[in-house]
Amino acid sequence: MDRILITSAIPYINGIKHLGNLVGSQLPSDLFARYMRLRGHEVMFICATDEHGTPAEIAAKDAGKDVATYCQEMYHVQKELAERFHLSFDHFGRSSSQRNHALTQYFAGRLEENGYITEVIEKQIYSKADQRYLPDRYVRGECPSCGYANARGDQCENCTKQLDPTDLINPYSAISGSTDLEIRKTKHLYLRQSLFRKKLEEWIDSKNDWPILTTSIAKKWLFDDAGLQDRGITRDLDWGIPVRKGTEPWPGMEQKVFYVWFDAPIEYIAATAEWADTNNLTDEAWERWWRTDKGAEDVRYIQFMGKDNVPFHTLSFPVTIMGSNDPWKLVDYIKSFNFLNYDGGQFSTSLGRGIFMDQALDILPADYWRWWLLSHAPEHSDSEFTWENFMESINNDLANVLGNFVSRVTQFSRKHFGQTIPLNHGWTELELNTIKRLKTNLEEYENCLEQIEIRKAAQILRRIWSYGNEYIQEAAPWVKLKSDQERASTIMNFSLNLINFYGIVSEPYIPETAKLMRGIFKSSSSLNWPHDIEHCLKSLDPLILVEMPPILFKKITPAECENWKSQFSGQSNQSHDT
Ligand code: B3M
Ligand code: ZN
Repeated sequence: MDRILITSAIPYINGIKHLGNLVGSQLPSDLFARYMRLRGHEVMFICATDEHGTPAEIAAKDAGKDVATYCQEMYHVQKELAERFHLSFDHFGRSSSQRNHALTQYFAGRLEENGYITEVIEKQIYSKADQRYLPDRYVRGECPSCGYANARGDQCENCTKQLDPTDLINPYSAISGSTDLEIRKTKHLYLRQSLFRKKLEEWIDSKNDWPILTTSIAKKWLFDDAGLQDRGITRDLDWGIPVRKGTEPWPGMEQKVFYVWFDAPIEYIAATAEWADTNNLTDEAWERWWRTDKGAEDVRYIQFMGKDNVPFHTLSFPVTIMGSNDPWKLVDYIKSFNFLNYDGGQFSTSLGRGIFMDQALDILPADYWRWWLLSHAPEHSDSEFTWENFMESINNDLANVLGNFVSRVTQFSRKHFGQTIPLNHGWTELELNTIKRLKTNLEEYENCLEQIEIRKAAQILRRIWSYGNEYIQEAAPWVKLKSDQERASTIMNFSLNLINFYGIVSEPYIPETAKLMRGIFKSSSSLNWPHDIEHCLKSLDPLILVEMPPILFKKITPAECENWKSQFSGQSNQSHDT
């Protein structure tokens, strides 16, 4: 039994996430966590909400709430949606937790003690009316390039030119509208990442099994001119983790908080501590996952994230860990993802374009989405959601291949053999051949999941399902029924055992349906990985009742497809405008 630590990138608190966000980290990490648990490993699976930074402040302001209240509410919304998608986190934490405050301040203190922090004077815009420094995007004014009147300080939304807030003509505060702004000097802490270039390079070079997507991004940032610069880790905001040196005040930093990207990855550790607290466990319980001096030396740590998060996880966060000179666990493997596009364009939170997690569940159960998203995960290139493709996958893979097999078998068995499982009177060549094919494919499936090749594994799983249909087609119990009752009984016994087998191996992809499949056999079914397929396909107790399952998947009609297409096109779908 191995010990496996899995973290998903932690979603920003500023609104409900769309399916592109979901498939970029939370969903694939759940697949992997479920698989590893099924294989009998000890798993710690962690996620949280990312609650600090300007986006949180802006979202709260737009919602007319103070930030703390907004985060509290949105945390519960996100947590509930995660549960409804069957994301099996051991803990879903909050980056605003006390644990994260303490750990973030602790890390900053260690980095300072070890000489990895410097102070830098920056120029920033101060609004007297608002009595605060304004982050770039809180400053608006006329774009010097295209003349657009409402350009944002970081970028003009009209001509996309990247801006510095001091470039704007007639700048004003986006908070109060005040034009009474001045440039002030303010001191910030910088993490001396540049000192770690060599060490990071060696570390990344030693990871020759990492996905190319991960290492190529890491290396680009490592070697580009703008790459491994020292980086500001503090901000002039009210909301966030106050800058302290461990438990001590940090002179001159009293009004400042840590930059969101400094504290967010530390929340992986803090959330594990929150897990221990929630379960009334001592610190040893979480430290054995994170401290190599306290048992974590044999932990395998795997991170999941979208490609835009890779630089922070291959450079900044490792610098935080390395620079602490403490025996914290470094990541062993980073699985990163490209982007999922939506119907010829991008998902857009601000335009309400695409499907958001709550809306998805309003129209179909989680397993439909899980299956489509995982079997089309943007692993090796960007991928695209279209309603036609979605309808086709659901109707073919789930309804025709899997659902149809299950309903055919259970109905036939019930009709001709009553309520219990028909007896097995001995396998023939046909069963043995089917088992042989299943065995080869199961091995391939295991290898792909082990290597986190999610699309490939989905294809194999689909093939494994299709063998059920091929088997029953060839065995033709409806013919045997007249000539050879015992043979028909064996066929049904084998087919029902196949359903049970599917109920186990499909669990990581479609947990709810897998449970329904196993539920057909109530207590006779157990969620043990079929290491020995022969044994698994004989494991159902013949005295057990066959419970008729509901229809597992209903087909999507072209009319529904058309409706949804216009519903989610972004014209009238403004409820997620944050
Ligand atoms: N919240 C970005 C994102 O949600 C950021 C990830 C943090 S991971 C420590 O994509
Ligand atoms: Zn412009």
